[in-house]
Parts: sequence; structure tokens; C-alpha cells
Amino acid sequence: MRPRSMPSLPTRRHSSFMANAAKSESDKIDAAIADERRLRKLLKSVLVMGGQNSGKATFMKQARAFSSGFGTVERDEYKCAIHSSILDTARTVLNDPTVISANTDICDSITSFVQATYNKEVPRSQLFIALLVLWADPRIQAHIRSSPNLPPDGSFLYFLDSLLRISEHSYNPTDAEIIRFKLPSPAITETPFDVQITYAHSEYQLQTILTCVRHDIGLQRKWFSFFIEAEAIVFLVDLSSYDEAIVSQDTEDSVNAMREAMIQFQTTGSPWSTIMLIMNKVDLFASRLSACPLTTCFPEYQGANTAGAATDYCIARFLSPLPERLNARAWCTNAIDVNLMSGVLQEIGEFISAHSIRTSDCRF
Ligand SMILES: Nc1nc2c(ncn2[C@@H]2O[C@H](COP(=O)(O)OP(=O)(O)OP(=O)(O)O)[C@@H](O)[C@H]2O)c(=O)[nH]1
Ligand SMILES: [Mg+2]
Repeated sequence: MRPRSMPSLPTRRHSSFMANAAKSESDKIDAAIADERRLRKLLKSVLVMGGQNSGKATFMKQARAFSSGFGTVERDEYKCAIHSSILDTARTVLNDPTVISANTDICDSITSFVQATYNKEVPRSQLFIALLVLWADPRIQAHIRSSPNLPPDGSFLYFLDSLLRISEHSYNPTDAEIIRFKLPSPAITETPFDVQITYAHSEYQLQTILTCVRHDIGLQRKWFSFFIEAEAIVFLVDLSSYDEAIVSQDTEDSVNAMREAMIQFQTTGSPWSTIMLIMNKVDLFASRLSACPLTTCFPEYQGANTAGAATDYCIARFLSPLPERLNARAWCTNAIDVNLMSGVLQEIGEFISAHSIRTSDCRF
């Protein structure tokens, strides 16, 4: 019987080869960690918060459009959601006995359209043609325009007015349409926000991640510890809510929406040293003021009942209780206005970068 061969022991040459391989692996890991550290230093993180319906999602979409733009997959998702929303709303609005009884001569078309929207096998193109025919009838148009079941943002009427274009197979939602269209908000959304900055005669790329936390304040507070490394906070306020009552999430009492936002801003804002306050929906605020003065919310207000004076007062009320050490700035916006928002977003980028340059020796 032949003796079994013994496993060979590592030679000196072999073990030095292993040591070199391990060292090179370790160097690679060190380099990766150093890269990651550098990246983390460069990447600024900003939290986006605010009350219900204050315009958080709209702000995030504007930041996306301004920075990297929407990709093909996102546009397709919006196209699909816009199509479903048009058909769902049309069904709700037309499936109304008063519309059917007032239009006996075309009640069959209305009923068959409504039924077809339930049938998953009917192609959407066919449903859009049926809806176009109904929308072309002035009586149906009048019913739809005055329906109490329309979404309050006016997007449905906008989409119906453009139905021919929107229902085409090749339809690609525009930035403005994506910005106007409301999807349900997930708990957390993130978007990169990269801005070209000029500082000390040199160009820099400010790379930021905006993280938006849904309005439930309990949830926002829970996330605080997670985002403690965030550089700054953007807080949105719905200016036009100054005459609205909401249920407080803390006390469950009925409270004024703007005053509640003020309390939330002062409690959420203080842990961060850089605060950007966005007084949003200034368009709606301006149009509401003539019917309902600012004293509804702030009885002590003695200024003029104009949008400019009233906004300045609101900003002062929000900012004045903050400690002086904080670096705070306010903007007054209409978040659905793409041109206005691109100017505001550029300024926000400059504000974040100026703060970063002041507070760290890291140049980006
Ligand atoms: N007229 C006007 N409408 C706005 C403005 N900003 C946002 N909106 C609209 O207000 C509605 C609410 O905006 P969102 O961006 O969804 O607000 P949000 O804070 O994410 O809302 P929630 O997540 O539901 O709390 C949408 O229909 C927007 O199109 C604005 O400045 N002016
Ligand atoms: Mg939202």
C-alpha cells in the first residue's frame, strides 16, 4: 500500500505572498473607508419638514426638477398615476344620479362609461375616447366643473382640458404636471439636491440629500435622533392656513393651523443650527386676505392688510422666538411656480453652502 501524501506545509515564499495579499486587501479597505469619510463630509444632509398640506412634496419635486431632473421610470410612474386618477375621478363625478337624470338623452353613454371604468379588460385608450366625447358636451362639462367631488387642487380640470394630449400613448408628463400632481406621501422621501455654487471666485458643486419626513409630527419627532447629523432643516408653512382650524396632534384640541405650525416650527427648529423657513402658498394667502384679515390669526396685528406687510409680520412671528445663535432665513414662495422656485432653490443652495464653509474647514 502506498503511503498517503501529507498536505504540504506553506513555504516561506508562500506565506510572504499571503501576507502581501492580506496587506493589499487591508489597504483597499482603508482606502474605501477614507473615500466613504470624504464622501460623507462632502454630502450635506438637509431635513424637510412642515405641517399637513404645507407643500413638502411639491418642494421636494421642485428640488428634483431643479437638480437632477426626473428620470424615465419616474415619468412613467406619474403618467400611469395621472391616467388612473383621471379615470377614477371621472367615474366618481359622473356616477351621480343628478347628472344622469338631468341628461336622459345621453344617460346610456354616461352609464356605459362608468361601467367600463370598472372593467379591467377595457383598454384605457377606449375609456379616454369615451370621456373625451362626454367632456365635449357642454352640459356634461358644466356638471363636471361644478361637481362637489372634484379634488380641491384643480388638477382634474387641468388634465381634462388637456385630455387629448394626455391620453396619447406617447404622452410624457411635463415637469410642471409632475409638480402639480399629488401622489400619497410615503413616510420618508429622499432626493439629491446638487447645486453649482460660486464661492471666492471658484465654482463648487454642493451635493445635498434632502430627506422629507411626512407631516405626522409624532413621526417627525421620532425621526429626529436618526437625522441628528443633518446639516440643516427646511420647514414649510402653509401661509394660507391662517384662517383654518385643525386638530392639534399633541393635544387633540381644535387649534388655528398657522399658530400650530408656529409651535411645531419652534420645537422642531431649535436642535439645528441652520434653519430655512419657507412661507408657502403666498398666492392663496394674497387672494384670501381681502376676504379675511390676518387679525383672524393674530388679533394683535396692526399692519396693513396687504400680502407683503402680512407676510413680513408672519415671518417675524415665526423667527423672533428662535435663539440668536441660529442661522435662520425665510423665503416666501408659491411652490407650484417653477420659475420662482428655481431662484429660491439656488438661494437655498447658496445659504447651505455659506453655512458649511463658515462652520467647517471642509471645502466642497
Ligand atoms: N396654489 C398653491 N398650491 C400649492 C402650493 N404649494 C403646494 N400646493 C398644492 O397644495 C397641495 C398640497 O401640497 P403637497 O406638496 O402635497 O403638500 P404636503 O405637505 O406634501 O402634503 P401632505 O403630505 O398631505 O401633508 C397640492 O395640491 C399642491 O399642488 C402653492 O404655493 N400654491
Ligand atoms: Mg406630502
